[in-house]
Amino acid sequence: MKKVAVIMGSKSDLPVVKKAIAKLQEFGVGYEAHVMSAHRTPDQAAEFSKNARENGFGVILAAAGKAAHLAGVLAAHTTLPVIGIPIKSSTLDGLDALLATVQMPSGVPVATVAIDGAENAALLAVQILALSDETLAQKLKGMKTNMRAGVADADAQLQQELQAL
Ligand code: RP5
Repeated sequence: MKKVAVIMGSKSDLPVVKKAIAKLQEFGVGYEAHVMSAHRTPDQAAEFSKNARENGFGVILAAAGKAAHLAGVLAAHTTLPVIGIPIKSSTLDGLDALLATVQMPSGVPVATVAIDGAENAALLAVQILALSDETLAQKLKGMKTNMRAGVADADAQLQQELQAL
């Protein structure tokens, strides 16, 4: 199975990025996590992205805050799908990172999740890998079933509580 690259612009992004790592672990997907910056280590980021496909990666997750150019720069150097995670790490509450990540020019897409949406970024990566992996696809199906059961339980509980009012 292909691995997922989890790249963060700063170690300070890790508390959010941990949620993506936990999801990948839950699904048994191999990953590598690195700190690389579009601004502080631009050559290293470009080099990583250029070699990512031949190094066994299938998807790249890129988490960055503020003027978040990391996902875009990685996407510029690869044909792998890149998923951007805008991090809320500034006085602008992550809106800066969201816009910087999502507003890519035609020809260089970055699939952008919500501000701090690390868990969904990992799930999207799993869904991409599941296109060619039936075991992963079945695990995703199981997750949906569990979610449905969780909502049904919550609704049943709500009905009970309403009757007691
Ligand atoms: C971005 O700037 C990083 O992704 C991080 O979210 C933010 C702040 O980085 P540090 O100054 O904490 O290293 O590049």
